[in-house]
Amino acid sequence: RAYHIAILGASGAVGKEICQILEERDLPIASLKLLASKRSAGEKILFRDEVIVIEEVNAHSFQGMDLVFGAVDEKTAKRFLPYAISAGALVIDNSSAYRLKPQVPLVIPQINREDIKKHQGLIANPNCTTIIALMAAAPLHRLAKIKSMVVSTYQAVSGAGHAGMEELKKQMQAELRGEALPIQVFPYPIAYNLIPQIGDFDESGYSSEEWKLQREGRKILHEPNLCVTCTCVRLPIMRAHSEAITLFFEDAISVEAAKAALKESEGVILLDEKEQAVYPMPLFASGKDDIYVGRVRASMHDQTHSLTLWCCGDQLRKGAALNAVQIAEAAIELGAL
Ligand code: 11C
Repeated sequence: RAYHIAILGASGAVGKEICQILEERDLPIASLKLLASKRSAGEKILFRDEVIVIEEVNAHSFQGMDLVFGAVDEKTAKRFLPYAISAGALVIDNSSAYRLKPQVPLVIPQINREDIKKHQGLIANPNCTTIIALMAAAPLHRLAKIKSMVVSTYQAVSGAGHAGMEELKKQMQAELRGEALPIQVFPYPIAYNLIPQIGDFDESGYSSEEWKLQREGRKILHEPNLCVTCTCVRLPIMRAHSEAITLFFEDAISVEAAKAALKESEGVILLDEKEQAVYPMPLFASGKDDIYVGRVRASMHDQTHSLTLWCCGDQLRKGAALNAVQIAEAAIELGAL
């Protein structure tokens, strides 16, 4: 059977990436409807040799749809996605609006695909930093049970969408011309800089982005006591996030066993040959589907129950659009769509 599919937010960076991924993969499509705000309505997108015109979204846009991808901010998701659920579509939402609602599965198919079966019309796609970290950590969690983790992130500007990527390009060009750097998206210049804040801080001193890895990680791994200390940093990198992660385990785990598990893991590539200076880097992970893991070593805190590693993944692909499409594919395989 083929599916009637809509993308809400089709003109944005994640929406465009979903289009691209649908074009590359085999999900059977009966029709594709592209929806966005009034500002982007009328824009044309080429999909499998067919020109599709983006339509302005309204309450009736989702009639007849089987599957709706949400690629908009939290506020727009909350405004329009309930109409898609009422119209009987399965919604896969990329925003943070519904991720922590108990009745909403939050899914990385390689980790908790069975949760898809519990959906009530909406499945949430996790935050990009969460997806990339857990793709690296989950194979090790299955071996020795992670109790806690300490994470430092090195996040690309694509996390702030198309506007974030444009801001980095414009600032780099302005710097080369000796002009003042235009600032609109980020609170400080991002070119030739880094910014140790993503999202708003709360009274704990942590930012909203830093809380996501603990809250979403607990839900995805079904580990309500998982403890994550995270520092999220924005870098002048175009579209792949990197993360340095130290994991603390309940059981003993060796570097060799960890590497073997990562090697076997679907969607993960182990790049770890220190003699040849082989390790993941964001430039090489950009545009790729897999999460790259390397620099696996025992931590200085505990040589038997703790590991430190480095991972990189494309923020727009596995960190957003690809994971959403893989949720849809898994829903079809599980008979949940
Ligand atoms: C960033 N991770 O890099 C954010 C973007 O919760 O889906 C995605 C925000 C989210 O800025």
